[in-house]
Amino acid sequence: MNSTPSSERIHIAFYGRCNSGKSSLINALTGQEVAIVSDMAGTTTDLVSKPIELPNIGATILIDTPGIDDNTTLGEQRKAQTLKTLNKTDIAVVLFHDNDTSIEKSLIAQLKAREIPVIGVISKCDTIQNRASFTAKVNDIVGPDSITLSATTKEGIDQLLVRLASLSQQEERLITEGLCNSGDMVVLVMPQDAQAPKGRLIKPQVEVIRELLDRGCNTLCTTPEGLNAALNSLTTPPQLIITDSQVFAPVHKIVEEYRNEVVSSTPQSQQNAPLLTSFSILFARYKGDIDTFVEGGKKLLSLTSSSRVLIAEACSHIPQNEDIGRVKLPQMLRKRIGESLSIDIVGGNDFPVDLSQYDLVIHCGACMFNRRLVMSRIAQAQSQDVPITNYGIAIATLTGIIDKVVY
Ligand SMILES: Nc1nc2c(ncn2[C@@H]2O[C@H](COP(=O)(O)OP(=O)(O)OP(=O)(O)O)[C@@H](O)[C@H]2O)c(=O)[nH]1
Ligand SMILES: [Mg+2]
Repeated sequence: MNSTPSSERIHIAFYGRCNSGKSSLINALTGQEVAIVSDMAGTTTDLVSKPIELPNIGATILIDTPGIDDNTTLGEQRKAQTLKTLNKTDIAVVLFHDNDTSIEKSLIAQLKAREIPVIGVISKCDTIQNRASFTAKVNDIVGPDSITLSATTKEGIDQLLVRLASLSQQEERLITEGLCNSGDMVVLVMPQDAQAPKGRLIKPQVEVIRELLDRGCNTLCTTPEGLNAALNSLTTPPQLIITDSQVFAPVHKIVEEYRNEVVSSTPQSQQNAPLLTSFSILFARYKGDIDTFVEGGKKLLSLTSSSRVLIAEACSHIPQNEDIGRVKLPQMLRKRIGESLSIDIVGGNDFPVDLSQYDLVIHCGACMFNRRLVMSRIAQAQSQDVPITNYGIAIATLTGIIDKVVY
């Protein structure tokens, strides 16, 4: 039931003051004791994420947050943590219970600035005397259709589920959109080097294979060493070849040779086959804005040895010898631009607020993040006039093959 990766789940975050009933509402929605509830203000001190399937909505992550009016010693840190969740929130549920609505107002302004859909909730309605006037006040802030509910009596819970369902009906995005169709053969090139985890495939590979099977495509998985033989074993050219970006150059060479053979031996209609792309490029399209990334990649060609680059990894894993973000990419950059190029590397949620000191941000494929988070980072870089690209596009640019791949 919880097998959908968190990056594919709709992130629904609950915001409000201490004691407004956020944790109780999450427990009522899930029918489980997900979060601790008490009448002590500041019960929830850390973010709590609960993956759950909700009726007519599907795979979600419900995020419980500390109160936005937490004035305790650690309150400021908690508030900062809460505000960081805005970057990945697909739908925000804001609870109102207090007559003073100033904090909620400013939170809603931030949510609206980020174009995050907001549902206003009048919580603990079983205890509210003047429902009509309070509802009017809340509607003034959020919009005309706030929901009055009670986690105790369950009034309004179904209404909230219906609203969540309608907001979560986003257009389904495909990783391989526009590049192949049902019945097509797709070749996947996946090196099993020191960086490949023992005994399993990495997430982008698994997700692409699953999508291709769902789309009715045939897949042929191979390594760079096996690619030539794999292609030659096919009676007709594959529609698409997807490679790990780290072996882009040798794979591109093999594909070019194969294309030349195909051109001389197959009908006109198939002369362009096969298309070539990389997992990172597919995820750059799927998770971010490919045009912005390609534009940002051009900056690589004008960096100098006094430039400063930020490499942002989504995974905060322990660095490995052949790690792309921490080892390979910095090596490639320094080789091309100069040894004194400044490179800062951040992992996980540690994305700096101020990017102004950077000439370029290079982001990983973000297979662990949802699209909302990547788009927030793109918007942040753009608002500070800092070009942003991603690993796949950066490597394709540095190796001079960006013009030779499809995206
Ligand atoms: N009568 C009534 N009490 C509620 C309702 N929802 C929550 N409460 C009570 O309100 C108090 C606070 O509820 P919580 O769910 O812990 O509130 P919270 O917003 O998570 O609070 P913090 O974690 O401190 O930020 C608890 O005593 C709950 O039992 C409700 O719908 N009706
Ligand atoms: Mg709580």
